[in-house]
Amino acid sequence: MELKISQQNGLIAFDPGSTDLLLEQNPLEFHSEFHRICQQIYPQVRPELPQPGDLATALTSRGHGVEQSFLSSESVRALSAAFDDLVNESSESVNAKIDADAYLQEQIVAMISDTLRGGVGDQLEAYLECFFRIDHFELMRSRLAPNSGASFLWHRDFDPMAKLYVLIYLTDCNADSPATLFTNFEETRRCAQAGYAFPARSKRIADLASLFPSDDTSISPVRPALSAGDATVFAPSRILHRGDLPGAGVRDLLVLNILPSLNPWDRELAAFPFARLFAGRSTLWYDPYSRDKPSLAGHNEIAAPVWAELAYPFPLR
Ligand SMILES: O=C(O)CCC(=O)C(=O)O
Ligand SMILES: [Fe+2]
Repeated sequence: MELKISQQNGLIAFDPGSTDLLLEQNPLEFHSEFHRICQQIYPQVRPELPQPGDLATALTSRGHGVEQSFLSSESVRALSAAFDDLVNESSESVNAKIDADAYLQEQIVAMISDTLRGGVGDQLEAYLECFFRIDHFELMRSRLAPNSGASFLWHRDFDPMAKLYVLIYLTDCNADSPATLFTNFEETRRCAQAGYAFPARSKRIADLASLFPSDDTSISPVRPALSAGDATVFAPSRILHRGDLPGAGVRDLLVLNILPSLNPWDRELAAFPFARLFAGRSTLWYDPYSRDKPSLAGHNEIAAPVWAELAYPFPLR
């Protein structure tokens, strides 16, 4: 099979048709293969690799980390005011989605671009060892709702192993406000070995200790406490996590879906209209190889390969 890469309007991509066979694999396989290719190209475009700081080191060792003051208090105030205007108070959902208008979309892209340029982008690249792209944003207000749902039981998102989620808090995270609990790679691997890797919604549990004999070393989930403007960054497909909705508070979140890329994030951002960044979609069933990153049809039931169950980013050699 001949893979052809070429450049069009400043963006590198594979030529249409040349990756059809790759796309016939399990998507966890073809996304991981794409990540490898991104890693091979990265040092050719950016010979001085960024130094891993606290965030990249936390991501590499545990799978989750905190970035304080991801957004300035000014930005947080502006976004919170917009959330208050746009939120649908009658939503019954735990994570009520908020639709950004064109003005808010532009503001969000500008704020996030400042932070990524200010050093956080380098940390994401240091962890991924390649360029990344923002697939899309999500805006949501989380609160106690009648149906808490499967996000609030231990799970891993069935997404490419390289995916990163950035949850930017626009509200303080107090003891009684919604938060997220995280395990680390090692704990996640132990659970996978005990048969709990990507549990179906109906099989998800609230307490991981029940997977092990009572004298086994216990699992110690971490619940980062954050101030408005801080963010948690984590690998949702590689570590077990769950939402934690203990009390009455609400949580306003701006979420970034980050994936490997052949091109610097800002170059891709400049090439496409912002509106497409605000349409939610699957970050598994899309074609990473082509320039436009189209969604793929045919979401078959698929199983995770063993290396992915064990939370590794690539097949084991
Ligand atoms: O709301 C959270 O803090 C986590 C949600 C989550 O893990 C999910 O929806 O997959
Ligand atoms: Fe999740």
